[in-house]
Amino acid sequence: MRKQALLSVSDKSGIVAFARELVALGYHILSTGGTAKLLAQEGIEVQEVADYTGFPEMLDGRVKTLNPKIHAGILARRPDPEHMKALADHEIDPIDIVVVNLYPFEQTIAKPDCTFEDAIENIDIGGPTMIRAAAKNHESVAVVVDPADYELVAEEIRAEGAVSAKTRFELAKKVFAHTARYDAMITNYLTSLDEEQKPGRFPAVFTRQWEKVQDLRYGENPHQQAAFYREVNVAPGLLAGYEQLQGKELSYNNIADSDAAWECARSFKEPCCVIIKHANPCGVAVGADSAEAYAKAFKTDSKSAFGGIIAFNRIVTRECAELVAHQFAEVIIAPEFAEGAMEIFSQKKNLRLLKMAAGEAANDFDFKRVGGGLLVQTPDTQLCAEDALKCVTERVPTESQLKDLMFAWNVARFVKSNTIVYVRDGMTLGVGAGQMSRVDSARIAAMKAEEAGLSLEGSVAASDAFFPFRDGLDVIVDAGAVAVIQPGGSIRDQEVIDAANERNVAMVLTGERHFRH
Ligand code: 93A
Repeated sequence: MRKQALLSVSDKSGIVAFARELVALGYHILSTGGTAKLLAQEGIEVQEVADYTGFPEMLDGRVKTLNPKIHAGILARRPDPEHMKALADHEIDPIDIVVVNLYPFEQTIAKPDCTFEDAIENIDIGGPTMIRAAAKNHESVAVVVDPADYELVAEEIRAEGAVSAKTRFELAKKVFAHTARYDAMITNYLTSLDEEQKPGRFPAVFTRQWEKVQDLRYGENPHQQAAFYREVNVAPGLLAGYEQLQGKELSYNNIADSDAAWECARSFKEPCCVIIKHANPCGVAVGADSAEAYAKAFKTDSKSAFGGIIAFNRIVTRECAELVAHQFAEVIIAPEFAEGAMEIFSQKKNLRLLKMAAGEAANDFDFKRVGGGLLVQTPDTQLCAEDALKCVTERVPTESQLKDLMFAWNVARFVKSNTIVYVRDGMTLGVGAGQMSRVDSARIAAMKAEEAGLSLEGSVAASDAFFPFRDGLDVIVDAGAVAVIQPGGSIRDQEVIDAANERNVAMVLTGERHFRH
């Protein structure tokens, strides 16, 4: 019996070479309109599905392969005698390889001018039906949905005469992940439409797909089980695209803290270093290069930096690595490590080094589990521009204070609320994080600065949300700060502004708040 392959692809990359290979390996090729035409043009012997089934493509191509001759050919168990006899009775040849990729629904709806009709026409029906059938029958059929797998399949046939059972099973799993994702995209799109059939941001039924990167030894605590997943097709720049250059396996908390560190570091334009402990920055600084930024960031709270996660937005040089090597760190993250730096770090076998791909991309959504549900929001990527600040006091900040205020404001976005951050000369002097009272955060940050031997005289301070009373501001001014940045918007704003004037400090309002929980 002749071996048969069915080729029907929207993404035609690599298909000509693969088809040529299959013909050379003795396969009879069945193919749909567009694919058949391309193969024929390239001089490859191919039979149109319509010619094989005796049934024309119809309804603008909506019905091409939906025919028992195709589906029985795919689904027949081999060599089950009854199945084989049924095929023979109906003059159906078994199909051994199915090569299909689907109508580009995702790319279609991503186009800004995509109409509802475009989207609907790009819902593939025949393709998923074929690949699901082939995947179900993976014991007898190999199914290829990803052009990246053409070479592997060809190689196995060349070497063994057939695709191995292991590969057929792997390919089948890929199919169901593929169709599940495809249907999820359709669901998200359709259930987000408004009355005018325009897609919105939040679908009524939200379905996403995540693929496992690795199992983790445990979760936040050793009695919790955990694994790390990444979204299919991670954009460059996001943590899930990391490359680990050396060190122990990452833990659950390592990954969470690395994400916080990297997001904060890459949000700065100047060379920046961020040291994170328990999801909060305990030192952030900018400098002429990574080494200077690190030296400054470390000074903020060298005690807490022990066992920290350190991120850089620039290359880690040998000089920088020499400085970092003096402290115990869990993870170091950077877009690049110089050879000299790698040499130094290689002496610390357990130290994890993560190399990140540069990129501007942000997650489209943030998720937070609640009992039986999911909170979904767009991520906090907004940052008030310097010229949008509103000065509300008699005293106005100097140029350098303004620069520090902007630095402090950006750092505050990455600190758990309530947040107070003291800053001078592009470095944090004290970070108050995660307190239930803003006044306590202001006190703790000042206390930590004092402990670190850092003077707050002439510093600036950021508050992630407005001051409900003047007491928080008073603590900040008592500590030595002379300029404050905060969102404003409290019903007692005037009381707070009057206090700032009374105490002769500058205050600027951002009009935006940065709670982080
Ligand atoms: O419109 S369909 O849902 N109806 C079908 O019967 C069918 N069979 C294959 N779409 C169908 N296909 C899809 O056509 C394949 O999944 C593939 O994406 C595309 C290939 O068409 P062509 O070879 O004409 O370019």
